Amino acid sequence: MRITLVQGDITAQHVDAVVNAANSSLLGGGGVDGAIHRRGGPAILAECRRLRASHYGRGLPTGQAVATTAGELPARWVIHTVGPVHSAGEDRSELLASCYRESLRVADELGAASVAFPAVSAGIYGWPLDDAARIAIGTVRATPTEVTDIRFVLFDPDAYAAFERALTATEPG
Ligand code: AR6
Repeated sequence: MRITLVQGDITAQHVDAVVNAANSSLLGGGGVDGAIHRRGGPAILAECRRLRASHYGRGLPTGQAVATTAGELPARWVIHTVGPVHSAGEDRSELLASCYRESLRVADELGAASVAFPAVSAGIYGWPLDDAARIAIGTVRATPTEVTDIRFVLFDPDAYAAFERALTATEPG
């Protein structure tokens, strides 16, 4: 498995699957979620609505992941995962780790070889960047998967720098 960092917009990535930092409703929002639905077009939302009706009437639980079409994005699938809102009083890192594990499990089910991740929970959900990066990289490294190309696509330079630090700190060997 190769892990690379990219600074830029996740909706421009040519990969098999793009991971969306969604919310439980699966009905869209701001941040990466807004960008993915805008650029991917209405087919994504239509499939999210069907998934809600068939499986997730109460919403997709935090830490889980589910796939839809990628619509007009240059990818085959979008894997929607729901990160935890950061809390100063409660350690929710296991839920954030679960987002990465579950997204890779869904990617394996789909047969995706390349996956692009955003920094889940590190925007509107308020996770401190260094901690979010450490959990993201550490979890992906520790998860057995058939995915061979994992890209973290970071929108801003601060997020990119945090992921670079986390990648260097956990370099195997
Ligand atoms: N490509 C890559 N990264 C991006 C992009 C983009 N196009 N746009 C933003 N980011 P966020 P969360 C970065 O807020 O914290 C939504 O309303 C952003 O700078 O998208 O998990 C959902 O519906 C940050 O580093 O996700 C939920 O309600 C990272 O992506 C809620 O926000 C994640 O920020 C989820 O919040």
